[in-house]
Amino acid sequence: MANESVVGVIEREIKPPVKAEVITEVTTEVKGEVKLERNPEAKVEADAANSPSEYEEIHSRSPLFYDLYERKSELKKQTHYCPGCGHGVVHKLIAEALQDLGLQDKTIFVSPVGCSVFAYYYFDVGNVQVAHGRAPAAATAIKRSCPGRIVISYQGDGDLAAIGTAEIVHAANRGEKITVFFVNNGIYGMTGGQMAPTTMVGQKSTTSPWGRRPSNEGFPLHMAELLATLEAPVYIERVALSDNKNIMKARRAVRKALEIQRDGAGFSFVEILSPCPTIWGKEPVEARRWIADKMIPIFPLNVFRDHRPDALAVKEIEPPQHSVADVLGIKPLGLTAGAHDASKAKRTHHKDAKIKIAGLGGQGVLLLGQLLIEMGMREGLEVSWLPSYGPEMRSGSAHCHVCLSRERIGSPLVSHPDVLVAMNEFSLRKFAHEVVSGGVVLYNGASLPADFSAPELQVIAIPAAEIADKLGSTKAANIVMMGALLEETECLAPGTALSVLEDKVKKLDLLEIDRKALAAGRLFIDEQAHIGAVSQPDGFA
Ligand SMILES: Cc1ncc(C[n+]2csc(CCOP(=O)(O)OP(=O)(O)O)c2C)c(N)n1
Ligand code: SF4
Repeated sequence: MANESVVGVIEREIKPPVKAEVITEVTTEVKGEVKLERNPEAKVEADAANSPSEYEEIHSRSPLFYDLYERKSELKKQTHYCPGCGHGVVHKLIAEALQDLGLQDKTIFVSPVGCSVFAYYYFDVGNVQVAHGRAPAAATAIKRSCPGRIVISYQGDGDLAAIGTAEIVHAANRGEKITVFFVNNGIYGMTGGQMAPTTMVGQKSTTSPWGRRPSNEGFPLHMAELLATLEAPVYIERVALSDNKNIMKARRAVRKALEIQRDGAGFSFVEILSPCPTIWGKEPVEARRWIADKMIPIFPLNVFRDHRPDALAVKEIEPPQHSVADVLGIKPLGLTAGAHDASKAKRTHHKDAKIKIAGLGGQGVLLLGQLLIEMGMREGLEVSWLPSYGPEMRSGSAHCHVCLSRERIGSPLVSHPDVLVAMNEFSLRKFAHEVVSGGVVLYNGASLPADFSAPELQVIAIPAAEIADKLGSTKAANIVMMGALLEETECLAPGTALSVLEDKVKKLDLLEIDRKALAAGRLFIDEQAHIGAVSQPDGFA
């Protein structure tokens, strides 16, 4: 890393065999002035036979970091941070703590918007990058859905104390069992030095060129103190990267915060006063001194909260837990009423499916997706449905993403569907190229457009609108397509489709049409589509 700190046990960073001077740094503070010097007393003898130089000094980096930082085209071994930036030091402290605590494989790191936006290029852990200020909200969602994970919200002062003030206050107030590392450099680093909520009175920035004036911009926010007024947080500490002594304290605070999360104790928060030499216009060493001289008096270092949850013991009423099927009043197939073990539900589908359904508003595109996920739920599958449509709704284009899966679904977004149901030509042309090679395209049309070709796909033209029209309602074209989809892919059981239709369609005459439409779609695939090659402009051979 470009900004390697010498934090940690330097001795192990001297490569034997060499005649090595063990460099232990001694920090002396004389009237606030910080001096770093080598300890001349600490020496070891080693075999210098293989070494060209007297000693070799290597600052090792934590194995928790990736070997190469892919973002850098040439400089793959250094970070994007400026020399002397505190982010590199904080990264190292976090990486070493995760490594030592054995938490690497459990960790999900939520990086913010700010100079540390690219943290995911460095940490070899689970990574998510989120919108400005939203890291505590995203971390909440991740932690609640994956309670066994270590979830880190890493944020700068602009991110946490300006645009994200609400998120951090409420996450702390709820006592989310996450860890927040708050890197306070008193400025917006990434965008060139605008005033941050933590900019000190009198401190100049591009948006406070005469210095921050309380009458105009208010006083700096003290986030650690502010959060310490809340009842829920378990651990809140402010530390500083001003000198090695304080960096060692920061190291301990980082560990402690992670241990608290590891033990499931509650919300932990470490504010780190950190140098931004570039924007402050100072040399790295001078910038560290500036933290000691100027920042610490305004942001005193302290443990503001350190208590475990038993101090908060409040008797809470546990709300009753019901399964999704129960809440929705549906009975998974193959289960007796009242039994909720969806994993034992009788599954008839052959494989998981990612489906995109596209067409015009009014063609039942979104409804078809909803019917499919309802069926999936009844078959005990994990499901998701993500609609996308313009403001005009009816007659505007609309599509939805449907996932049917035996595993938990990571994202409801379907970028590369196994199956595309294209209800019109526009959708066919727009989305067919997204379908995975060997995937299926079901097109609502008597034949494919003459110039359309997708030899790597199985494209089937189904005159669904005409079939539905003959059955009594063109609107049932989507159900014809559903029948075709079930028959072609066997992703869900037709019997499930019938029971869903019976529950959802209240008008008996419409239900009758839908039943026939479902059967007609299946029949079309059985009797006509599978006679020969289907990726021809005439729909099927
Ligand atoms: C919604 C939104 N608003 C504003 C921005 C511009 N922006 C990018 S980073 C940033 C501030 C970052 O400052 P800080 O959180 O202190 O992090 P640092 O860069 O100092 O580490 C801002 C305002 C943005 N990217 N998105
Ligand atoms: S601008 Fe400041 S915070 Fe951003 S990378 Fe450079 S030194 Fe670090």
